[in-house]
Amino acid sequence: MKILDFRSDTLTKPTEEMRKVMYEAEVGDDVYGEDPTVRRLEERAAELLGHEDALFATSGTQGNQLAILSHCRPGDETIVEADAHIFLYEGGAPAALGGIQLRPVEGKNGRLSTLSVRRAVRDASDIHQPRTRLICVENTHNKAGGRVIPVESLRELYAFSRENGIRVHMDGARLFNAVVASGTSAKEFGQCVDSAQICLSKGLSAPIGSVLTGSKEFIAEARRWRKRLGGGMRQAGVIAAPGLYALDHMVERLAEDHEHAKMLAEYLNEIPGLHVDVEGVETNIILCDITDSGMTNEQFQQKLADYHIQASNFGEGIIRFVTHRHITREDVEEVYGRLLQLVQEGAPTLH
Ligand code: TLP
Repeated sequence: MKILDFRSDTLTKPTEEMRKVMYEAEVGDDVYGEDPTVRRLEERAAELLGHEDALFATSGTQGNQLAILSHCRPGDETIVEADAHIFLYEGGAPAALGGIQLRPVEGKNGRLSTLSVRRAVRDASDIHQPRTRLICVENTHNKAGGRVIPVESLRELYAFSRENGIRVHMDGARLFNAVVASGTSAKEFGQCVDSAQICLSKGLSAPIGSVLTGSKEFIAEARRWRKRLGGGMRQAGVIAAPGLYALDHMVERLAEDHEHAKMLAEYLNEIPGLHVDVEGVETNIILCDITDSGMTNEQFQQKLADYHIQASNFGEGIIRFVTHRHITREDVEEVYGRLLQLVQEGAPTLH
């Protein structure tokens, strides 16, 4: 039985073409600014987002943290959506590395309203309070089930932030999923933020890396932080090359992942005891509510494993399924069959 792995789109392996461009990549010492392939990747990302400059980072987490560290000073406060990756899954890095306090504000479907942000912004004239320096948005929003944050809402938030001297950073780990699903260009999203982090190693299938974009001055500061944190890389062109390939060739195919996610959502919803907000599945992430199945997440995951299906524990009663390049239409149909068997017969014990 083929293992159907829906744990994450980070599981995608590089394509043959990516391996070829890695082999052929022209390289140099990037700490000296002499790796032409890294430079090309950075220029391409900056151009896509409509920003002045960019910096190749090792991961999404590193890209986000370089942004926070570069925008803020110790004692500053950063507003984040309460279920943001930066808040939940980045090891408390702003506090640990920069003495920066995160202020979680609850959003709706991952979207921060300008009103709730306005209420959370500190009074800059009050010496008791930290300074609100930065707002972080996430697009698409992972914990909200891959929801797209519409450009209009970001535009409004950005107008407010500029009036108040606050910067905006976008965790765009899956920005190209938002681009493909909404028809809004990366540049239009880029115009609503001061900096953005885009991941090459999620649905785009590159093996490693993210790019941070922003103004020249901001990127110079982020470059300093990256070096300080041991992220200065030498002949990094070999890993930048598949990233560049991903930006040029792997974006449009994300539509396929979205289509498969919608299909899977409908199938899951038909299984007794499972509930999915099918309408809410806009990109490649599905949140499946298993509460009515009477199983714990661990029990449900074990049942799935018995049928050679993998998915992630995403908080009590919620199992996350992510579609990606290695999941075909036939695989989705196959999952449906296995799930029907699973509920009808109970899980067999496998050896
Ligand atoms: N997310 C991973 C896990 O960490 C949850 C996943 O499987 O979805 N921002 C967002 C919105 C992300 O979803 C992720 C990865 C990151 C940042 C961090 O990227 P990496 O893993 O490259 O540090």
